[in-house]
Amino acid sequence: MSSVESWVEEVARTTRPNEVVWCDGSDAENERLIDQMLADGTLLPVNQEAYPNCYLHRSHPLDVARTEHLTFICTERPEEVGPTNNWMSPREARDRVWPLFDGCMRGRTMYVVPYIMGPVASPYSKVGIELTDSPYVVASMRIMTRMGKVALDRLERGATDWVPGIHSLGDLSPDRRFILHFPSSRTIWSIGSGYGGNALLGKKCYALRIASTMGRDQGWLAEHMLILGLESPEGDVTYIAGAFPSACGKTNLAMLKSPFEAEGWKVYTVGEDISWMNIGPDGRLWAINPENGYFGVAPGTSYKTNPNAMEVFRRNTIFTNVALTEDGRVWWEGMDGPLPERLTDWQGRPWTPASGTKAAHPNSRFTAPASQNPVLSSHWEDPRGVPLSAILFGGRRARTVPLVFGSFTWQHGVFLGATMASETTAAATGAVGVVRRDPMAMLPFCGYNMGDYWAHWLEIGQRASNPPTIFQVNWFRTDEDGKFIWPGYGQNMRVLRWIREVVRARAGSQSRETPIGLVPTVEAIGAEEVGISRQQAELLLSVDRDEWIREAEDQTAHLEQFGDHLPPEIRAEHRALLNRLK
Ligand code: GTP
Ligand code: SPV
Ligand code: MN
Repeated sequence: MSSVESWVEEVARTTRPNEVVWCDGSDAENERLIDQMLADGTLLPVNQEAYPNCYLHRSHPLDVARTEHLTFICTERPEEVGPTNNWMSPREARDRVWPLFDGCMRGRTMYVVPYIMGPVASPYSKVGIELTDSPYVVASMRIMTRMGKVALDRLERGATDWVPGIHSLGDLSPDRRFILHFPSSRTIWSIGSGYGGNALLGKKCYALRIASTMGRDQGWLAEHMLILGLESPEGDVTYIAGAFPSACGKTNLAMLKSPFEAEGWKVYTVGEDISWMNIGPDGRLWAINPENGYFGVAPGTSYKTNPNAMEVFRRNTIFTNVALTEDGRVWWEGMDGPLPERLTDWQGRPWTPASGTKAAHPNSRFTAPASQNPVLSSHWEDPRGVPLSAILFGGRRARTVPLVFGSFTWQHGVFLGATMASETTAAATGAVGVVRRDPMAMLPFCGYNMGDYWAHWLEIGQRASNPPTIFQVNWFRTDEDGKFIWPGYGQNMRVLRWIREVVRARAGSQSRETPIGLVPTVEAIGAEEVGISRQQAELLLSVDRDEWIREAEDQTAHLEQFGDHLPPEIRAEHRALLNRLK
């Protein structure tokens, strides 16, 4: 018996499902699952004429986003996970959490879901197996990963380092919900949630938390990043990765519809949430997208903001927690057209504009195959990945942080990532709009001590002879009335064009050096061409010395919490920033 089979048997002896089903990933299997979920109400049909083969799932109202406070990294010593992770000892996990799996699948089917993270032909791709009692998770994993026979084939060809993950809905109570990661055995246990990153174990649990520890050990990086290709009128393509925290614009930037398409400027998507990056023989960082689909934020998506996304989920899509119109079409806040007079809200209740509530949950999402993206890069499954010229760090900052600025060196860029902050969003449970430090957009996803992680980033920059240039961006600066100054979305192309000039060392006259980094001129961005005043354009690109001194001083406590694990280079960059400001 193979190691996979004996593990499956062992888990079934504890969880006690009625039946064990091995998933092959076929259409026939998927149709059976969909029919079964339609029959038991797990899925509802949406208007099949407008949205062929699309369905709606309503999750439990207390299970609508990742739950960071119930997410743990399990190691022998707390120091290994650092001050920004929740820690649990493997012994406590066995004593406190494993008993919850005892009999948890009684009366249910346990699905064995083999999957590949990454293009089938890539040497950088890796296998995982998720055992789950949720058919919704199975159908979602089939969209989000290369699932089924293709993964078992890879194992049969000798891949031994597969990641075992056990998932059960449990009773869906947040009181008995745990998402545990064991970096030493590369194992994942998740119970009590059927939502998103808590339950689709390939995504945040494997491709970020476990993979980040693999990357530390093996000399590569697993990052919460989009990957895009920027095509210029000259026909060259500049590959750019970007780390923005959850619900801060990765999917939108990766699928950007260019307002300058007629002139030959275009964006192609390689990935929209996760990037695995290896140093290539040419000393550059090469990125693959480990995913096969998009689990994208629905609210705010429209033909105006993201027409390419509107095409992606036209068919073969599972919507979660969106609203429905009277004729069975999906709807959410920010959708094109007039506000409907009547809707069914995300919990299945009648809704009118007078209801005073959101019709779609703010973290409602679409799960759609990448292959349906009209601007999918022809290199998105390139086994080597794509070579990066730039890395962007971004967040939601109402004040202080300009639209874009470039770092002076790799080390300075790593410092920008280490100190970046953003306002919290509905992608995780908890307060929304609170500014928190979210280094590299990895605060909820780094599987080890964040200080050691920065040291790893610094080391990658040492080993790579030609690393990408690091930038910081902020689409979310607001004016005195609290309105976003920058129109964002497609207009972000203006920022990408300046970045391309910088990485080609041609942006000299279009830029000015400030204490925080290289900032474009108002003209370089064409900030006045988008209908904002000169004064607002200047505010957008301004670096206020007093605000930045406060910002830098506020970074001190954040950095010092890492103690001995804080790389001296990061402390030196912090001191250098304060010196430049004062
Ligand atoms: P995760 O999937 O949670 O990791 O999120 P993400 O980083 O992919 O964010 P996404 O692109 O889905 O955007 C989240 C929200 O921000 C949506 O409501 C978008 O409409 C909005 N958004 C994205 N880009 C922009 C922008 O350039 N400007 C403004 N104002 N809003 C934006
Ligand atoms: C995020 O929160 O960053 C997401 C959604 O991409 S989830 O898959 O739930 O993590
Ligand atoms: Mn994400």
